[in-house]
Amino acid sequence: MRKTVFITGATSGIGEACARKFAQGGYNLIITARRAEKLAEIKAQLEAEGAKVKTLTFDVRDAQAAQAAVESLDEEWQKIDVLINNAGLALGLDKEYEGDPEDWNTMIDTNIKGLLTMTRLIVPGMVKRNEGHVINVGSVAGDAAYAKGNVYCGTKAAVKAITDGLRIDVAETAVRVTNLKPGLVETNFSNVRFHGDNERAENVYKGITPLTGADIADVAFYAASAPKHVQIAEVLILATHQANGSTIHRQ
Ligand code: NDP
Ligand code: 8X3
Repeated sequence: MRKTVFITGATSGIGEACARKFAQGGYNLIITARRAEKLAEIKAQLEAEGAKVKTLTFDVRDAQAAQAAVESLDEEWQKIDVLINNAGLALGLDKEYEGDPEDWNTMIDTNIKGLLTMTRLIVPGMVKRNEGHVINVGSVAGDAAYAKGNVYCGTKAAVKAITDGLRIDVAETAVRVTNLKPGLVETNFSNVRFHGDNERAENVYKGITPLTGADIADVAFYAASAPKHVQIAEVLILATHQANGSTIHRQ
């Protein structure tokens, strides 16, 4: 029987790449994000390649909408084997005492509370069935703060603690829990972070070959495909010439 993966933030970057990778790997897909049109476009592409795809349009910050979306799934889609909590963002790169509290709230509500909302909705079914896998997209930013990263780094440190906490809480079950911690991945991430300033976004990846969404999707798929007795607990994936969140050697 084909397995089902549920991916948040599947309209771009790492989430979209995960959708493509898991589709190629024979999974049925539930792809979710806020942009319905983009979801429909990806669904059409993947279905043309033979995948079975369901789209759910909601904002992970809206717990009621998330609940309604999950509850709208009919029986054939209810058995979720892999949850990829990927939806997230950074907003701004400012000194903490000069940052925009609205940006902070958006990051905290999306990266932390949104991830918790999806976990709370989907993991009980996994625990009940005594199988499943949660893959949270953390970041190298959660390992240590970097200059002006303050709140974003804090949200990814929270993802690390919340992921570790879940792994403890499901240890008596066969549910596996993974924290993926990418470094520099060229996606829409920096365009979003700099509120649409594309030139500033491009500079983030200058002088270094960054990772791609597909590089991260490969690791997610590997973790999901590992033998049942193997739990890939955490993976730090950096670009070559990147040593951590602060040390990046540019040519
Ligand atoms: P992108 O901006 O390319 O993709 C972000 C995705 O998240 C989009 O599909 C977006 O969809 C979705 N999203 C954002 N906010 C919400 C929301 N409130 N509700 C539902 N979906 C939402 O960035 P990345 O692919 O790079 O980012 C994915 C994850 O990877 C994030 O958690 C990020 O923090 C993390 N990460 C990124 C790194 C990088 O260097 N790029 C490195 C380490 C971690 P839509 O707008 O349609 O809702
Ligand atoms: C995204 C990677 O280093 O830009 O989490 O924060 S970084």
